[in-house]
Amino acid sequence: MTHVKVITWHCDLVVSIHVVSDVHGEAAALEGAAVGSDLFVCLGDLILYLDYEDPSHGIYADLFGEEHARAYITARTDGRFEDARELSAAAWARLGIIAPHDRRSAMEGLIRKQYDAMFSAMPQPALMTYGNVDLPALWDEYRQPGHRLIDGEVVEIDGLRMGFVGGGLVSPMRTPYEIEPDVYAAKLEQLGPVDVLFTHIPPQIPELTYDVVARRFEFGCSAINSYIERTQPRFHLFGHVHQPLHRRARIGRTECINVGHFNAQKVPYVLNLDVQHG
Ligand SMILES: [Mn+2]
Repeated sequence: MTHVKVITWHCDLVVSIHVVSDVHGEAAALEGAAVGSDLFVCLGDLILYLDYEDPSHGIYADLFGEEHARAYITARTDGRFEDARELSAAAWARLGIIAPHDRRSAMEGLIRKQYDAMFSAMPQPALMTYGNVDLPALWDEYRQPGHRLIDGEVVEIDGLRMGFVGGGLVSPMRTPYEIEPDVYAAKLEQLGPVDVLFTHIPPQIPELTYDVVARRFEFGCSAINSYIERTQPRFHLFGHVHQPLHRRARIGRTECINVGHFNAQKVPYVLNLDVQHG
């Protein structure tokens, strides 16, 4: 029994879905990412705090300088999260910004600048859900009329059911939109059966969650495995792991696919439904 609201989306028959995730500030490529698609989907992580490939980019570099950003990235890559927090505390102290409220407003100013640019570049219409580094309260301020935000709901087009669950799970990284595992599981459960499941984070499969560049396992979600085992959607599309050991895996008849790190790849994942749907 499902109690979730089903949104009916007005659109011609969906054959080709373009999906992006982990956009992380890549506004230029985002503008053209929907060209040629019937439907455009964004799975979140719009802002760029740290750029592991170019530490001179991102909010940390803007605030604290490139040198700090490099040291902070190294600490996190080594799994020294406590050291990373101490580095941040020292960097704030150097700026003379001490009160938590002042830190939040300094950070928020830069985040707002990025959201302004990202939502201007985001194609319309778009179905969107949140990543773990997103701030849902700000999305409501910056989104444009064609941006439909979906988190824990189903969108139905021509009988094609698409379920969306955004955000990450509570982690030592303490990113802004992290959810308790039981709350996340409840959001999945309320979807009921779907044809395509969209989430920001992957299921708990080691090959999908291991990042070969960061050299660590990101959080996978075992509630996604249980949901997929029980309901067997045709596809599960997700992002979050920027450089995964494997891009896809199967759970029963469900093809689970990492849509890729848009910030680096600059092209959407194209899901073709012409044989499965109609
Ligand atoms: Mn990301």
